[in-house]
Amino acid sequence: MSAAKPDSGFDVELPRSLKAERRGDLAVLRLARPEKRNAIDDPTVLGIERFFGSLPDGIKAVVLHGEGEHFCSGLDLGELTARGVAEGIEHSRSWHRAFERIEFGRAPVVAVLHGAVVGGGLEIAAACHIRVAESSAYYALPEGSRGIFVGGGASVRLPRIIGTSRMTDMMLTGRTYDAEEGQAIGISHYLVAPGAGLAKGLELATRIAGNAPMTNFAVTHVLPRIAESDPASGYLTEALISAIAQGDDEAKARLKAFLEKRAPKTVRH
Ligand code: 1HE
Repeated sequence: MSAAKPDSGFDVELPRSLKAERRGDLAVLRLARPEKRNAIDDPTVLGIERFFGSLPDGIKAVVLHGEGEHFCSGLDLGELTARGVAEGIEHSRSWHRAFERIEFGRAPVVAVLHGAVVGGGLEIAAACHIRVAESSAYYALPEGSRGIFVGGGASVRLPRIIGTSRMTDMMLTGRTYDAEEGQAIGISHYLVAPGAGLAKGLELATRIAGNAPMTNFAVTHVLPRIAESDPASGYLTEALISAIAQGDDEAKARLKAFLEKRAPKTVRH
């Protein structure tokens, strides 16, 4: 365990398996255990929880990526054999806590995926808001063949992204999706050439950071709750958050800028 370098801009203790870097109002977090294909061990899970739970005020978006040939090989299987049932439950809950900090944290998170995105690797990717895949990426849930079940939130998050039926197939048959298939079924939002993922992730994060903070909050914290609620509650919550966002000074300034022709038009990227 070591503190993130003072000049990294983050005052948080991170394990060796995580490297943080500040780039203006963006944070870049790298899974940095390539010799184990970025397998997530307990110190890494706790480090993820600490990092996302203590993002400094000025950070407006985060990019998460992985070092080496693969984004992440999932749970560190070396730790699994030592755990009993009670410890297994606590372990899974520790992943839930950490990934909840990603999904409902202070800033939207863009995941950049390449190589193996498997098991817990797919679970952490599913907790992020935007997924950029390089064409080397592939997706699997090898839990089935390892005699275990997902424990990092995939049974809640993945069905929302690809559907319960596809997840059932992945787990029962060991089916793997390549990057193009993953793009077609909605795992990734963007598909880019090998090596181009981080630049694309940073470009998207920069765009996200330029939004009004209240809009980013509404999209990441309120929209998923509305999507899960009954329509009547959803419409009501939408009206409330929409009024809150509009009433914010930032929104007023942005609308004024558009009406005075000082703001960019909506164009095709
Ligand atoms: C690992 C892990 C790991 C690699 N835990 N040590 N995840 C899996 O079932 C995927 C397991 N990993 C693999 O299938 C392959 O390693 C990869 C396809 C990801 C990469 O293959 P490759 O040929 O590049 O690497 P490798 O030679 O298999 O592995 C290099 C080293 O990393 C090797 O250790 P070494 O000491 O022999 O050098 C591997 O043992 C080690 N390694 N992956 C521990 N996952 C909250 S619940 C979540 C449930 C899950 O995530 S289950 C899915 C687990």
